[in-house]
Amino acid sequence: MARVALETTLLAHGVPRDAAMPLYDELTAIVEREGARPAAIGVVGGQARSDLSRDEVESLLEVRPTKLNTANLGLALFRKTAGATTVSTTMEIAASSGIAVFATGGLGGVHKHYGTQLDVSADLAAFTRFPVAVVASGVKSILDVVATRELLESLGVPVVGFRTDVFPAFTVADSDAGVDARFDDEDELADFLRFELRRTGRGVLVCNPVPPPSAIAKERFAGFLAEAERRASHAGVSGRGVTPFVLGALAEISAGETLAANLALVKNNTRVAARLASRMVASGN
Ligand code: PSU
Ligand code: MN
Repeated sequence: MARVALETTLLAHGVPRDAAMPLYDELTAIVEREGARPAAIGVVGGQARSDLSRDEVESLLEVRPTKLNTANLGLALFRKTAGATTVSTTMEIAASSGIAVFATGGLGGVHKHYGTQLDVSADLAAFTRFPVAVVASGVKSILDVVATRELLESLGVPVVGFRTDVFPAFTVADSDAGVDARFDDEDELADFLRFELRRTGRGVLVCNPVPPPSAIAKERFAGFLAEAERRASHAGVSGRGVTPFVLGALAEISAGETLAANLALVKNNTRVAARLASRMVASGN
């Protein structure tokens, strides 16, 4: 049966605590409805797991788990601590478990002001190492979207649009960047993913824009972001703390509008991922 990887950092650090388990329940139901099996990924008891039960996910969230990327995953395993997997480590564990498709919200990438303060997510390099198709609404709108798109190009990551020509920016559907190719047909896209994963042993980014009713206009989002950035710089957050802090601040400043868009796009990406995974299996993967 087709499996769809789900990450635990999104649940632990990307949404408010009381939204996490309801979101997990919705995502697993969406995957099952499309005839696939959800594979919740995280580190529990020093084990990298791709088959966490609902109870295990719930307990993991309660301990406020460390955010794990490819740099600190091994340390969590070695020291037997609990951890929530980001896009990079969810790809790593999915690949080693034979899971080809993963759904998330938006990738991490190149943060703004990289000229003076370099902060680039480990998510991007993961695509050069792990053969997983990631369905996401492009990259987070808090980033330098055009620079991130350029870096994906430099790394040689195939970026395809599902029913879009535009590289989406998370809760904002629009950006100044494009995709390598557009696919309108799910069967054709599933065939391409099978072909490319097998051909290269590396990842593919499938861009699926936020559903139009939940999308936030660019200028409106820019207003929310300016205030969130002010708060982040005032609070002095850095490193792995930046993305969760800014997402939380945005939700507060927008009175829930960015959170609603985030939830809507994650669910939509999960549905598309499950449909693609089922088709990839049906055509012989
Ligand atoms: N998608 C979301 N919300 C999130 C994330 C993705 O809708 O919180 C998480 C993913 O785990 C991603 C991480 O890997 O944010 C990026 O963090 P950083 O910028 O620190 O690499
Ligand atoms: Mn970072």
